[in-house]
Amino acid sequence: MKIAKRTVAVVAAMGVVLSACGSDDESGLTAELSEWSVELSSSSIDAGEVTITADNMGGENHELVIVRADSPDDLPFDASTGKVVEDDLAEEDFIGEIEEFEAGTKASQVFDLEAGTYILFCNLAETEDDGTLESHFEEGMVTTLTVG
Ligand SMILES: [Cu+2]
Repeated sequence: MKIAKRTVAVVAAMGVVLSACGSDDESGLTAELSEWSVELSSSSIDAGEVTITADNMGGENHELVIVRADSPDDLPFDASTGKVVEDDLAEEDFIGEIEEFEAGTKASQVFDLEAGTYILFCNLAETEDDGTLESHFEEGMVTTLTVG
């Protein structure tokens, strides 16, 4: 008995649609970090899921902390450490952070932002060789974002 074997090759053509823009609920924001500034690609953005890409253009490590507050003056800054005391923030106001990352690199994270005013800042501080405290926040690494 002879068995005829037939192989049928099925080529499934998969339609892959790539969207660079994402849906209406998603948007992106770039934050350029350097000594000493935080420059946003836009100072306002729609509420929803926001992908924030921090681009470290500087020569030192930086981070990006996101806190809901009307003004940088409202943040619990401790001059003796050169840092905003994150533990003193109301839990619902602390949105999150892109952890410290190296000069010349980028880091991205998605944040779910409701309408309101947010302060984005670098909360690193270090003691220089001459003993002076260098606070990235005090030096000017802080900016305001309006979410509507
Ligand atoms: Cu910094």
